[in-house]
Amino acid sequence: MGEAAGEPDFVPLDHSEIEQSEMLSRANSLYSQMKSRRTTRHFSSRKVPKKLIELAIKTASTAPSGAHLQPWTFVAISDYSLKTKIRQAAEEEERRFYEERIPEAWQEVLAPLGTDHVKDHITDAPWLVVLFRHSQRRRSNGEMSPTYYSQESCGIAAGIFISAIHNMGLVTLTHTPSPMGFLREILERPEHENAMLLMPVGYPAEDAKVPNLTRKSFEEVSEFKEG
Ligand code: IYR
Repeated sequence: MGEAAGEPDFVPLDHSEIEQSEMLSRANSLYSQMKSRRTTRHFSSRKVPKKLIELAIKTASTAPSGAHLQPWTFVAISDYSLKTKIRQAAEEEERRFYEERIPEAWQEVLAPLGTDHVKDHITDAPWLVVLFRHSQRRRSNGEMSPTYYSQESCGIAAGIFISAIHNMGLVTLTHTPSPMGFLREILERPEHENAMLLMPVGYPAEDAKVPNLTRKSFEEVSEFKEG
């Protein structure tokens, strides 16, 4: 016998309408704020209060998710010896990637970014936030069953996290060591949780640099079919 399904339960939407001119002004100000976001690999070791990291995680966790299962755990690390352990494991994997596994077409697009296996940011940044995606959930009867659209859900949550960090005047980097199974082991997460992103968070180093990139034009990224 299956578990009894919950009945729908609805409450009124909390929404207050904004005047059109104010809408445009808010839309413009968010755009200009987000346009200035950049990913840097150069972090200062200056301390960042735990409260700010907590708020970024709370904000990220407002993301919509498949069947509202919220299939994520954010593990925030400031412990230096743990960061060192993670850096060593990440660099070991990355060395193999850059020296042995990297396909030529991938090398072509990474070259302008100047990345290599050395991951100073993991120990430089005051906080490391690792996003784990839950591939399964535990039902109330104790059985494990799948989550739904967990990649999409966690991708959205990560986007909101990155926006929250930028909004508070800090920087982050969406680092994806590959493979990243070692993070589950080091951080002692359960089998059904898969590390998805490793995000150092902090102030940029005083001499922080970013690749000289431009973004695709609006025309390149959009198409309208108006009625
Ligand atoms: N995971 C490696 C390689 C890498 C891959 C992509 I796609 C990037 O945008 C940047 C790096 C690394 O972190 O160095």
